[in-house]
Amino acid sequence: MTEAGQAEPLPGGRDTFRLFFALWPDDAARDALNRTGRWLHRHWGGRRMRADTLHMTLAFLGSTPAAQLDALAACAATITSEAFELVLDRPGYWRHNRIGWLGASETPPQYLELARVLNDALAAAGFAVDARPHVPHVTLLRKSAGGEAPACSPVRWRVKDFVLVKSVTTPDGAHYEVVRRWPLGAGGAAGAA
Ligand code: 2AM
Repeated sequence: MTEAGQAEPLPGGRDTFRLFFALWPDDAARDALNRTGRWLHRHWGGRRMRADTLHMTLAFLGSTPAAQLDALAACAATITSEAFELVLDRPGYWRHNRIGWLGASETPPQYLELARVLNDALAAAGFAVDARPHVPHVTLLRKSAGGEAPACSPVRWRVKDFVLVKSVTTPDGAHYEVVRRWPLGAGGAAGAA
């Protein structure tokens, strides 16, 4: 994993990676999300996401040739959003995929701007990103029964950067590896280039 602001060469070659851009929690936010996952699991059941996988997707790319990594980095470098705080206080459930998740009753404008500008830049560069309206969420449970939404202690997450993540599927599930990180705040993501 790279440190915030550090510009490391991206892995190249002829490989194809399953990739997505995401907000990646720091240790404090990860612990809080994991506790909320444990609590929601008591209400709704299902399979808890491992703590090391918890994240909020900004843009999903899917299978992408490694040769495109520089183009992805160029899209990320157009981001000039400021750092912001997410208050995740709303459990949600999607029946169609049986996912239990945590979202925000109030989405910060900086988040919406970040997701919009990033997805627009990716689309303009020819990447097939999902054009559907984006519901900010952290998946906590899979194969869950759902139910009444219980009242929830808010998770406060100070978002200072965003990342490009590679998903590797192994027999014990998906593992995520942060490929590169771009800071938010003064100078925006262009500061990492
Ligand atoms: P989820 O949390 O709602 O399952 C890695 O798979 C990440 O990309 C997950 O956060 C997942 O969302 C998201 N993801 C997977 N497939 C996707 C798709 N087709 N469109 C948008 N996001 C997707």
